[in-house]
Parts: sequence; C-alpha cells; structure tokens
Amino acid sequence: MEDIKNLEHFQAKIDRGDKIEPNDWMPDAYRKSLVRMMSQHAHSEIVGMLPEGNWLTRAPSLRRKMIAMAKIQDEAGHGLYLYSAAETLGTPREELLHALHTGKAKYSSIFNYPTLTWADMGMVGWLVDGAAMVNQVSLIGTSYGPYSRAMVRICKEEAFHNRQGYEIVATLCDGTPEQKEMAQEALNRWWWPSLMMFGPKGEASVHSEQSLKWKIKTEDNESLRQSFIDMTVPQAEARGLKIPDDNLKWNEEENRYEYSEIQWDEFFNVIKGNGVMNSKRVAARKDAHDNGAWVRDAAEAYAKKQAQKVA
Ligand code: FAQ
Repeated sequence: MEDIKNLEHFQAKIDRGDKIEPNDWMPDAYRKSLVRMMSQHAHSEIVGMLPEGNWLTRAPSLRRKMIAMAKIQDEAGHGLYLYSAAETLGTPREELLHALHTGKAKYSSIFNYPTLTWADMGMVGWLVDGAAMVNQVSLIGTSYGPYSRAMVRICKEEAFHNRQGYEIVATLCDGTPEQKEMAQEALNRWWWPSLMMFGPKGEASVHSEQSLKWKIKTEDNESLRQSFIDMTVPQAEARGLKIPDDNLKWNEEENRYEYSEIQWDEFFNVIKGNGVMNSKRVAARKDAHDNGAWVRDAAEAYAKKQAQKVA
C-alpha cells in the first residue's frame, strides 16, 4: 500500500516536470535503470578517449595536436561528472569500473571501430560527437537531477567537439583530391555505425517504454536518429560529400529524410563484444586503470593526511 502511494506520488512529480534528487524516494527499477544507463554513458566517455588517443602522436600540426588533447581531456572530465552522478544512486565507482573491465558493462558500440586515417578524427568529431550531442541535448530534460545538470555542461563541450570535427572535414574537402577522397572514405566507414549509436528501434529497444514513462529518456531512439540524419545530410552536401546510402531521399510530406534499413546484425554483434576493437579497447582501458593505481593511492593518502590535520 505504502509502495503504491509512493509510486503514484513519484509519477506525479515526474509528470509535473520536477526533478528527482538522490535522497528522494524512487522505485528500485528507476534506480537500477539509471545506474545502468549513466554508467554505460560514463564508460563510453572514457573508452571514447582511446580511438582519438591513437592520433595524438600523429596529428598533422601542433594546433591540431593541442585541440585533440583538449578534446580528449574534456572526455575524461565528462566521465568524471557521469561517474559522480551515478554514484549519487549508491553504487561505488570501483564497482562500476570493475563491470567495465570484466566485460560485464556495455559502452557505446561506436568505440569498437578503428580510427584508420586522420580523416577519422574529423568523422569522430562531426558524426560521433554530433550524434552524442543530439542524444544528450534530449537528456538535459531527464528526470534525474544530477544527470540532467551534468548534461548541461557536457553538451556545451560536445558542441565545440562537433565543430572542430567538421572543421577537419571541411579542411580536407577544400584540400587536394586525395584529401577529399580520404574524407569520403572515412564517411563511408563511419556513417552507419554513427546511426547505430542511437540504439535499436521498436521492440528491440527493451528499456524505452518504461524509460520514457519515467522521463529517464525524453525521446525514443528512432526519433533522435532521424533528427541527427536531418541535421547532418545538408552538412555533408555543403562539402560535396556523398552519404553512403543510395536510398537516402528527402520526403517533402513527412519533412524528413528517408534512409535504408540499418544492418542490425552488425550492431548486436558489436554490443555482444565481437566488434573489431572490443577486446583491444577493454584491455587498453584496464591497463590505464592498473597503471594509474599509484595516482589513486597517492590522492587517497593525501586526503587522509589533510583530514588528520583538520581533526
Ligand atoms: N552501444 O532498450 P535500449 C559519446 C544497448 S557518448 C552499446 O534502447 P536504452 C561522447 C542498451 O544498453 C555515447 N549498447 O536501451 C564521445 C541495452 O542493453 P542493456 C554514449 C547499446 O538505454 C564522443 C540494449 O542495447 N551515450 O559518444 C547501444 O533505453 C566522441 C537495448 O537498448 C550515451 O550513453 C549502443 N549504441 O537506450 C566520447 C547516452 N544502444 O543495457 C568520445 C546515454 C543500445 O539492457 C568521443 N544513453 N544499447 O544490456 C542513452 O541515451 C541510452 O542508453 C541509449 C540506449 C540511447 C544509448
């Protein structure tokens, strides 16, 4: 009886557009779903540093290298906000990271593709950050207060990441025929995986119905994917690039682009851990964590010493 009353009160709060804060009553399933989604998001940010890290030593100029370093540091920062926000729901960070390092937790499918040429750095910024931003702007409206607030700052930084990626692509397109071809070849590889980032559609999106009801998500996967396509196609056309989809066409009546069916087998294969880079990404992440143990130990010892001074 108590639970039913709590649940009604909780739903009414959400329907009014109020935020749920860490100490408020919430259903276990709400807490569990948020920890799942926010930790997957945090993992994506820190695993997402790896494909770009691959190009830090080979950036074509000092300017490009400085921008790439700043962007990758932003991603580490996003991971920190998101782990902190997830911890407000009672699951310690060590536990979340353990799940990542043992292959139990997911992170975005997109980071299981390799960054083969410099043009891929442009595609990561333009397409991957572009897709992340479309998704995350919708999450500013999420019902969980700490997640919503983290999204505000993250989205501002993603907007810069997105523009720097497009600037790399634009520079290549204005360059030699070989550079333009490099951009087109990278677009051919990144287009479909970028669309997959939004997650499956219909019944395969098992969490959507409940997450929309609780405003954990504010839009379904398919409508966000459509917004991204409608925003990105004109940007490609402006640079003379061709989206690798022969069925792509503007539908005047529906005010949207039609596009081909996504290869969902590939998506499910990647999220099961069988993508080209899955095992390398998890191994590199685990290495970074193990090698950073001394930093965590030193920080903890320092905090302890400071606390003793105060006491
Ligand atoms: N990859 O029922 P749904 C970034 C899983 S941030 C892997 O639709 P939901 C920044 C899903 O977890 C990118 N798994 O799930 C950056 C579930 O499996 P589970 C990350 C995926 O949660 C840029 C199952 O499929 N952004 O890129 C994916 O309602 C550049 C069924 O799916 C976020 O995490 C996928 N793409 O909707 C960094 C945003 N899609 O958990 C570096 C927050 C679905 O039952 C460089 N997350 N799955 O085992 C979300 O908005 C949602 O979680 C979705 C999925 C939309 C990703």
